Amino acid sequence: MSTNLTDNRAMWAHLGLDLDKHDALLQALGSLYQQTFLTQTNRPQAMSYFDFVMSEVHGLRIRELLDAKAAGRKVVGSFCVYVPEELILALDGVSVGLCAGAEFGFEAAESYVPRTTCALIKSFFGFALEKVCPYLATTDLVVGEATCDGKKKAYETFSGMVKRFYAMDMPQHHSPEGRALLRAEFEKLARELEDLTGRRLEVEPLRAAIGTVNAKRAALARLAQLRAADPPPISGLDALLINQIAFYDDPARFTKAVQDVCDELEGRVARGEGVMPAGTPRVILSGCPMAVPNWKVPAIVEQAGAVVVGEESCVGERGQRNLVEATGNTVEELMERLVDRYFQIDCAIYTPNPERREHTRAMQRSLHADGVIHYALQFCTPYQMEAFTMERHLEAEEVPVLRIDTDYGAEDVGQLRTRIEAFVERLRG
Ligand code: BJ8
Repeated sequence: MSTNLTDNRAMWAHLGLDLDKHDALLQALGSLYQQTFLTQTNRPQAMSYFDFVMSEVHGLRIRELLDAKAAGRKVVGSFCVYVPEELILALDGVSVGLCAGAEFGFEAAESYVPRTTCALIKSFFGFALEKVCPYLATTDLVVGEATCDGKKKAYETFSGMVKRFYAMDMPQHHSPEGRALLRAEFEKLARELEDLTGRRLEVEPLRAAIGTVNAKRAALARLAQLRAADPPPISGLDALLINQIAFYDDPARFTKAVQDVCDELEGRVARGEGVMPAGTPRVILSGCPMAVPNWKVPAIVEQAGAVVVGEESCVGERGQRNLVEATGNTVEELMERLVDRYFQIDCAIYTPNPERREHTRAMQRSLHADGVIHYALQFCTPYQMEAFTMERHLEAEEVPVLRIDTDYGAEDVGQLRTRIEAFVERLRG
């Protein structure tokens, strides 16, 4: 994948990676990327930036992180969209997403967590144990959140595998008490980040960080809206890739690249051009986050002749919806505005959680989707449970739903393909 292998190998060795296993991972990632993305036709030209980012995801970007560290900045990794990037940026840190989407090192992972653990958790254990993640290796701090039972218990062990770990508590109810807890946790996280960076949280850097992250989310929202067009101007796979890269890339550069894609898509929409023909069956994917390189389900959906027009997911709309109002003259006021935004995230760890069903229905309407595929990872109790209420709610409104429980492996691809093709046929009817 790299254009500068000799130097990169020295860098990876310096980071303590297992070079043979890392080679195997990059090779698998490279050929999967080739098959999944580069065989698509009629892609927007501006996707070349994202192809480049992926080709250098363990190369140039890691070098940038090391340069930032050499300049005194701290790298903070996290696994969840409840960890506010704004606080990290305001203290001159660099934020990186650490969720992994590959079935790698699962055997090693299963000596620390039960076999009946979701693939996302096994994957981050596997990457750490097999020493193949340069992002994890560059982190000065990893923030883990008490969301689902799987993550919060897994962190008890995982915390010993990283340089420095901080555990953030999380509310489980959208109540005033829940909001107060999130507010208190953001305060505590700010103190931890201050301790890490040796800086104090100040109004102007916080306001600037809010502006940077708002601009990124606004660009992603613009992209999301353009997907309402028929014919669809971009494939679901490419849109998902952009949302995945949002967790790794430099935010300002990423925002500009997303705006470039949107400019091109606007032209396509104005000319009535699409990446697939008008009338292609349109699907929303709703459920668990899909981290790189988890492209299995959207690839099958699009190979079956449908287009994914939106992701009701943390790697997608749920993670990026709503901006932070940058109104306020004190750190406390700006912290309140941050909590206003983050407390609206409707993760399935909340109970009850009708907001997620309503949001999915609203997305289905505004993006003119013909149906919803609910995607849950096996052993993910929160999303597997919500799949049933989601299905009942949408089917009562005559929105077709397909419920899928899967993992990161390829064993069920044939069976998934059969079910998804049948669902797409239903949408055509
Ligand atoms: S805000 S969705 S990023 S917690 S798949 S580990 S839920 S058992 S990832 Fe998430 Fe934050 Fe919620 Fe979003 Fe647990 Fe389920 Fe595994 Fe999951």
